[in-house]
Amino acid sequence: MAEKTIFKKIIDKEIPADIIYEDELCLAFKDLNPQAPVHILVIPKKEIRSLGTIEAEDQTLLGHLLLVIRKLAEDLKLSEGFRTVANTGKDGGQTVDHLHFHLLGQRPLDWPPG
Ligand code: D5M
Repeated sequence: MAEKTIFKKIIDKEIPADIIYEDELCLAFKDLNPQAPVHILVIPKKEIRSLGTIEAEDQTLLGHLLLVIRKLAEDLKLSEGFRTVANTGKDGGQTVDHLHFHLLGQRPLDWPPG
């Protein structure tokens, strides 16, 4: 069996996280190293490595994650806008091999990324 990722350990409640939303399909918690006043990670409970490995069967789950992001943005009153990022693979800057969407907001964000 492959070693559990840090996010799988959070899903399994083996390590703590500041969880702000949970349902049967996903979990949202505060990023340990926030890059904006609001920096949340939204992850599926299903072990999916990245956007580079999603399958057609994940379509409903992925739509659900985006709807959760929209709901969180509303709950967190990000009415001026927000950014959603999914770093994928080495060049994408992915450091945890469990699919996650960053939700960043409550400050103006620069573009393009580095
Ligand atoms: O982003 C991975 C993100 O995961 C990065 O912003 C730090 C965050 N992280 C890592 N460990 C934890 C724990 N234990 N709790 C909360 N947040 C965490 P990536 O897109 O892979 O670079």
